Amino acid sequence: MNQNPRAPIVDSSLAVLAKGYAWLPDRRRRTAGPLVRARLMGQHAVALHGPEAVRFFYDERHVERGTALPGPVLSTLFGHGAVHTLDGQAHRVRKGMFLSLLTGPEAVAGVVERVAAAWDEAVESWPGRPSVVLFDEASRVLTRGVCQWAGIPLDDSDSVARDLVAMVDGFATPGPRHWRARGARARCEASLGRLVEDVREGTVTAPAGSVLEEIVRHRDADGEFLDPHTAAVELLNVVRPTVAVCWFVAYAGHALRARPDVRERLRQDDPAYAVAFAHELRRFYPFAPFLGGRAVKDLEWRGEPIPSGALILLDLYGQNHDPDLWDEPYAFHPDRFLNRPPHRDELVPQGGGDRTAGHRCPGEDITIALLGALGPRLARLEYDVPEQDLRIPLNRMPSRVRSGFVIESVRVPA
Ligand code: MYR
Repeated sequence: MNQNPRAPIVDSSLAVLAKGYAWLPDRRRRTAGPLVRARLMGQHAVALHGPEAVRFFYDERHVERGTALPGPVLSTLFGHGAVHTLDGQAHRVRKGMFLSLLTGPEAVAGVVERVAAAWDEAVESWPGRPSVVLFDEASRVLTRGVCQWAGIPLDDSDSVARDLVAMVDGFATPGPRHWRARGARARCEASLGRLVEDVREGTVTAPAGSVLEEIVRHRDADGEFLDPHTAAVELLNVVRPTVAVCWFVAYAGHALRARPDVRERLRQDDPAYAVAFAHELRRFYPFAPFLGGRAVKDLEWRGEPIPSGALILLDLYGQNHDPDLWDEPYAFHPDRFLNRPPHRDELVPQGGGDRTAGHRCPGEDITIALLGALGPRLARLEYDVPEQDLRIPLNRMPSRVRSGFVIESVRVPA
């Protein structure tokens, strides 16, 4: 074993931006050992994948998050002071708040009911329109549904939807999308920060038991309320990832176009098939490329040393397409999940590990239930798919269907 591993001299940060989701899987195919070693943003980085690596990565004796997330990712996607940046007891207490808000049958049903109602209402207007961009429509429907559920009043839901999408869309690019994302975050944090202050001053009433009320009243590990900025950041960490489900709704359009057999099965109203479809959408299509943490001490992974302070990346996209884990990983087969729900650390589109103890996304059940509700609704609609750019570029992070998935001549069956 080499006790003094060095990072390669050449920095790969530009290669990551240029190759996107393919960068780590490509590097892995060209690497003989159990991990990929690279230099990223000037730092020694190692990348792991696979269910055992998931358990290693989510063990807080190995990896911390506080210092690992780059500033540009915080200034766009997650927000400074977000739960994603906490470790230890501070993380457990803040994460407990998210778990109580987002998990359990009541929370899941509450979001799905509002979003499904917003979808059904929106769909009524589609037959009268020349075309509908599924990605954009889904982002508006999801924004209306989740904000209503969370108790967040909306003056202009369409512009809030645009801002929420922009925050996700711009986290991994140095270009104009990134600056749009920063602007969107600044606007949303300012307006939600004012809302939190108004609730505390009693000029606005938060609906009893709502996400808004719970976050305003939450006490952190130090026994203090969240300051208005942090409360706004965490409100956004409830609504933004829910709105990001629009990525998967557009992917659902893409999948149904390619697979009329899947559309037919979804029309049969089998909830188990709808859930299997949701899992396969999350496995097959690109969403989160990889996650990052930092080694808290000198570590070893399968005989390879990882020095204290190194960045540790978990290759989510690579793992979700690993031929050692999935038969025909580049084929879209919802049936693979029909009689075999995914193991905890095997399917990792929204992170892995135990969601109560670690950083796994607490909104995963909501994502699955939303896709399980919207997938069959989309499958039941009749529409034409005009010529358009249906490419999903892997060198764009986050990727998306380029056209947003345009449909025309929508017919709503009686
Ligand atoms: C959301 O939270 O709005 C959903 C979108 C999640 C994308 C997650 C991407 C994580 C990127 C972390 C990069 C770390 C690099 C060291």
